[in-house]
Amino acid sequence: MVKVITYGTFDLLHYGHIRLLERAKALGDYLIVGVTSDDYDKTRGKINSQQSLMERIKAVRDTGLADEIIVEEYEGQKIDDIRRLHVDIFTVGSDWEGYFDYLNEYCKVIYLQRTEGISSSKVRTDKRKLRVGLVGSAAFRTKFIHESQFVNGIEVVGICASQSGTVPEGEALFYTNDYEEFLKKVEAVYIISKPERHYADTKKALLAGKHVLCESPIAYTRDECQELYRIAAAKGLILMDAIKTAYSTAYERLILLAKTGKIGQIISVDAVCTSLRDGIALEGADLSQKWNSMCGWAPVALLPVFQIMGVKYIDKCFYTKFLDKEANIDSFTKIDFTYSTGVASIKVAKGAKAEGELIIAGTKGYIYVPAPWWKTDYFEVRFENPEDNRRFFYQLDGEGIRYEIAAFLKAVESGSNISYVSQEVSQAIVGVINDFNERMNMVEFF
Ligand code: C2G
Repeated sequence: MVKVITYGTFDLLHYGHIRLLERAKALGDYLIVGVTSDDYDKTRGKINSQQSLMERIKAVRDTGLADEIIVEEYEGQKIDDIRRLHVDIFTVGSDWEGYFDYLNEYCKVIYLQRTEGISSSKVRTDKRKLRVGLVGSAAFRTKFIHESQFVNGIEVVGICASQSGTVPEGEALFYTNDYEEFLKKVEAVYIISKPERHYADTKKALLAGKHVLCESPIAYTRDECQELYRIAAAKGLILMDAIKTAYSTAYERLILLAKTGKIGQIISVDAVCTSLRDGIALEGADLSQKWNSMCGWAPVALLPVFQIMGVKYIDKCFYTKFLDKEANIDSFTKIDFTYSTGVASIKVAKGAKAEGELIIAGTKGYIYVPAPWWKTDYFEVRFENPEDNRRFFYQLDGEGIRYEIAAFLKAVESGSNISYVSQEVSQAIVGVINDFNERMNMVEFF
């Protein structure tokens, strides 16, 4: 019996794939198809797959051409598979010509002519693109435009600068200061205006029927936040917090791992996020254009606290050093939370520097994420006995922003918010900002 193996993502299975599978099958008596896992595709830079691994496997199975389907999860697996499954022929499309010659050592390698004129990317890009507009002028806007280019099916079409700012050079985007006009030209908005404007900007967009991806906090008060979610639900629109960390694979996995009980019962979460890059403490800094430490960092730092310890804390206390209290600019804030099951703390600063690490302590061990934990591709699970320690590595491209954009697009397309930041967490973050702004339970130092 001649065994043949081939691999692929097989996203949005099309005629080109089917022709390849047919010819692969005809090369022998038994066809094994390796379908790439979502994680492996991420490491290959393919983040655009529209279908999940299970959907892609089902599509391959439905062709009736595969005698066996396996999942391809890591670099080098092909050698393993070929040996283990006693494969005689490895085949793949001619777009990979030469690339897999190293497999000749283990079996025969055949490149089949690729079918012209069709590809998953073409199927994806032929789809109408979601027209997104950006609101605000922060430097982050440029990053968003750059990162959106890695996501098929989305197009940044214009900018509404509610604050001063200019269009990045060479961009073919429309540019306006008139928010109403702007909203008429887009289907969704990404809001990166100053935090005190988030509520008003988001509300207007939702009322105009636009989906919203908004930098966290999405509002300044709990009531405003609830109102926004009510409008979004009533209008069937997506309202999503833009916290890029939530979309990084390493972060997602460490949250899941913490929940499995691997480190026992969780007793404390400590998250530190600081940066001096914004220069809020520099002489002559225009504070009216700056985000304070709380708005700039607390949504990120609070994410693991609320996702692990929950949003129902008993009490909390702020310890704050203001740079300009009038302007509500804190250079450093520490928040201590008490829960019935443990404690949590965050330290955020744009006018002080500390080790930006995340530590989740449990009764059996702890999870350690080195600085800067909010854009990490790596974490460690540590125990009393160092032999039990484990390290976990994942792919992270574009600080998670492109995954966030892809998740937003998926939410819009599927009509359901599969957001990694739940509404409950989003509201709890707003609650903390709300209480900070009201100086509730605050110890101030100088
Ligand atoms: N294919 C083809 N004609 C097309 C499109 C794709 O013959 N018009 C072939 C590809 O050459 C590949 C298979 O169909 O052999 C699956 O294509 P993709 O889903 O794009 O997967 P790819 O990224 O090429 O994965 O490590 C090798 C990879 O696993 C192959």
